[in-house]
Amino acid sequence: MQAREAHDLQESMPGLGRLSDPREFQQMLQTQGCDAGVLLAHYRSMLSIRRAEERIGQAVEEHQVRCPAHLAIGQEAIPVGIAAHLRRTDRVFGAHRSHGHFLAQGASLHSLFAEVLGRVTGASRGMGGSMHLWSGSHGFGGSVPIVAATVPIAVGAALAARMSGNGDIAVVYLGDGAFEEGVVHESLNLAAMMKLPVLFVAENNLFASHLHIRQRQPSDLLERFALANGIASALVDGNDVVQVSREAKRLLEQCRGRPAPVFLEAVTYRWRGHVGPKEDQDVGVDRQDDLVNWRRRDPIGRLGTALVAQGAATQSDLDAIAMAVDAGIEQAWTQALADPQPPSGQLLDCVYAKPAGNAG
Ligand SMILES: Cc1ncc(C[n+]2csc(CCOP(=O)(O)OP(=O)(O)O)c2C)c(N)n1
Ligand SMILES: [Mg+2]
Repeated sequence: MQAREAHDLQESMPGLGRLSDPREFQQMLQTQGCDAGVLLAHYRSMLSIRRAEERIGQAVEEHQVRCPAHLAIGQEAIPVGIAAHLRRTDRVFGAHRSHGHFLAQGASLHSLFAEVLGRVTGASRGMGGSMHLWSGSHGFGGSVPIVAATVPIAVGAALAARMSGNGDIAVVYLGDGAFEEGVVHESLNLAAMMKLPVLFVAENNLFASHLHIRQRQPSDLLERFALANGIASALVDGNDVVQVSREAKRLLEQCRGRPAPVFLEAVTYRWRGHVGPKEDQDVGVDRQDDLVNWRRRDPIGRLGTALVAQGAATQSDLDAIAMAVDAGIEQAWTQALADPQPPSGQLLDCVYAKPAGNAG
């Protein structure tokens, strides 16, 4: 018999290595062999998500938006790279930081803005706010504030998708902190044992509110949980939309074809505090030095530089995209602001389900 000491084991556990070092991977993306039109569309989508979140952040500071708003600025490449390979009939779930997940599915800026402003035209009729986004027609099955709550729901949706027999799948975005919830491990196990078509997207931004992952887990590598459950996986720089898209495509083909669960770990960083627009808000953690470097590892800037360097676009093309994005943001914001709030008499209408057949 051979005894294993916990200390030695933890020392030798595989980790993220260079991927978690913000001084690495700052150079422009490798885009050889990629379709220029697709890359420009990715650039535009990422920029639109960023500008939308900046607009929401500004409105939080001005007390125009009253709901808590968790911004994913810096993490845009992940949903954009994945959504490119999804069908409208797939079943996608987010969490508390899901503006980008929602918009990448093609849901409208107006329905997001109206929701965070509490307008009746919002994604949840203005009743939910930033963490209760939903758009059935875009395959977005919902986001919720309870960490990990959508993970077992996505596994159930994957079972329903498999039973429908049409090749649809489920996708769930979950953070590194969600892996500290038991239900995530039950979900991975069940999906593996039942061979359910679900893509688990582990958005490893290294933090759960103010705590770095190394203060919470014996390894910063989340992919180890895929390995433990026999689930096919990939580990990517989550700030590289080309890598995210390539690996997501490969995994999704496996997921639909077999069907079987798959797992994508994307390493990234959020630039703002855990909640709200401030950069220096995370209690007890000095992130400022790292943030300087993570800004250089910007998913949008790195793609823009590559597009210009490789002749796929000029700087004035990118400027024109930015102007069009800004115009779209301003138009959607103005429209949402002008929309009415729900009447107070409807306050409880979205809280309790009415029993079938009961008109009262
Ligand atoms: C069950 C549960 N526990 C705690 C919280 C409080 N909480 C909200 S977000 C969060 C951190 C989640 O971190 P992570 O999953 O890494 O997502 P990120 O915020 O980094 O996107 C916590 C602890 C919660 N909402 N739900
Ligand atoms: Mg996190």
